[in-house]
Parts: sequence; structure tokens; C-alpha cells
Amino acid sequence: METGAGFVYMEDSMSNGLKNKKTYYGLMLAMVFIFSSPGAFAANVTLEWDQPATNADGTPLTDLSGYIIYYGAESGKYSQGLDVGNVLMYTIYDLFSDSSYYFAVAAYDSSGNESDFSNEISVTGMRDTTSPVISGVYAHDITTDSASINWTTDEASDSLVEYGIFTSHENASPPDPAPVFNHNMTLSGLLPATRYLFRVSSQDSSGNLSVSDDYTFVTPNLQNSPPVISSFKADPYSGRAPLTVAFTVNVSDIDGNITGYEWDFDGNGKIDAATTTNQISHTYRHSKRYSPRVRVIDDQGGKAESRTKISVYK
Ligand SMILES: [Ca+2]
Ligand SMILES: [Ca+2]
Ligand SMILES: [Ca+2]
Repeated sequence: METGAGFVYMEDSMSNGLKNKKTYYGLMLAMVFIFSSPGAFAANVTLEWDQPATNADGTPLTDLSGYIIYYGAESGKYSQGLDVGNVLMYTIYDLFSDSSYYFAVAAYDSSGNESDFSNEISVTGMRDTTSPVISGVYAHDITTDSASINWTTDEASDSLVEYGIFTSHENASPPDPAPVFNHNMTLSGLLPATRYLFRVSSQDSSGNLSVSDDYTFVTPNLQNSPPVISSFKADPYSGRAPLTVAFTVNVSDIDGNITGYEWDFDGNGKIDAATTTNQISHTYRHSKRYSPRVRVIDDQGGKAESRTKISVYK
């Protein structure tokens, strides 16, 4: 992207025959903006210019009729002339992205009198030579035989995940050629209880490729590992009735999450309360020895139990 500056008047002899009705109006044409969209083989360029207000002799311009964009591969030698009508902005599509282009604009009035050229402006190197920037790589929804991989890129690009057990590139997902910023691919046919290395890659439409670092995920066991209770505490363990006791159970699950806690305060085998948190309080009103029990359930129905003892006296 370049911004035009100053004024360039072209010699009449340098025009190329397209300007057969040229008269020297002093039209103040100045391109103020140019925008190029890089692409693999074709690029688009948008030109914008100011509307002239006066004729060459300084009188007000009242019969402005349109504009012609002149452009070509060499400065001052415009091989193309494009009558774009009475607009102040125009996009030229499908220019060669490897080439340089030089542009100038001229105005014409209703009699066909054409102004001098505006200043010249040029674009070069419109070919995209920058690789996508990959970020935010992560694996999710990991099952015993599949995993989803997400990442983002700073430009639209295609998607590929490579993965393996010994290296990150023993296997590859089927590539997805769709140019996207937010990438998601699902790997299938994985082994359970296996650590996988993986990496992602994205290529833009100009063939610039980026490959991520290596990342890992672990598929779970086919069989659920039940929760493991590390402690089941009562506070206090003894006291006079009525005795309010706070229970806390600490538990872990290596291949899932704890989804529920069931509490049997008197230890009679009947559940008295259920929670989704690992703490609860209960007030004992009768003097007695109790053997309260907790049962912990994981997200695949695996269970673990623990008991403790409470003494309540008069
Ligand atoms: Ca690029
Ligand atoms: Ca489990
Ligand atoms: Ca009970």
C-alpha cells in the first residue's frame, strides 16, 4: 500500500495514443489512496482520487463527465486506459501479482476534453511471501480413539494435522483446503491409553507454509479407572449431642472427573444426602457411635467408598 504524493505531469509525447483529445486542463487530480490485495497469481488494486474543481484557466469546472485510469508496467508509459465513468474510486481486478504497475488518472469533460495526468502512483511486489502465523494450538474432546485439534492463523489458510507415537509426523489427517482463520480437525482411529505427538500446519493461497511446534495429548484407557479417595475427615470426631460435624472427602480420578458425592451419615446403608461438592455438614442429635460413609462417583460411573467413626455422647 502506498499513498500518492505530489504531482507528476507527463510529457505529451509520452502518451500512447489513448489520449487523442488531450487538452491541458489544470485539473487538480491527486490520488490520495491506493490499496492492493495480494494474492497467489492475481491482485486487486483500489485507486481513489480527488475531484477537480477548476478548468486550466481557473474558471469553475461545470461539465466534468468522468475519469480514465491509465496504467502500465513502466513509469510514464501507460499501456492501458480504462474509462471508469464519473466515480472517485475504482478497483482494478486480476492484475499480475508478480508485476509492478504504474497508475495515473485523467478527467474528461462532456465535450471529451481530457485533463493532464494526475500524479503517478505505483505498486510493486504484490505477491504474498509471508507465511501464516499459527497460534492457540490445543487438543480437546479426547476419547479412546479420537481427538479434536484446534488452532488459529493470522490469515486465511488451509489445515493439516500430523501425528504419531514416536514422532509428530508419522500420520496425517486428510488435508482441508478451505482457507480459514479458525482451524478444527478431528483425528480418528487412535489407540486407547496412548500418548500422541502432533503438529499442525497451514498454507496460504500463495503457497507459504507454516508448521507448528510439537504438542501432545493422551488418549484414555478403554476401561474406566475409578476414583481414588485419599482422605475422609470429620471435624470434630467426637462431642456432646447435638454435635454438628463437617465432613470433607479428598478424591482424584486419573481419567475423568468426579460428578457426585453420596453421604450416609449414620452408616446404615441408606444415602442421606447427595452433593456435587466434596464437603457437607450434619448434626447428630443422639448419643451413639456412628460409622458415616461417603461414596464418590466419577463421570463414567466408577465408584469409591470410605468410612470414618463419630462418637456422640450425652
Ligand atoms: Ca501470507
Ligand atoms: Ca474414572
Ligand atoms: Ca443413612
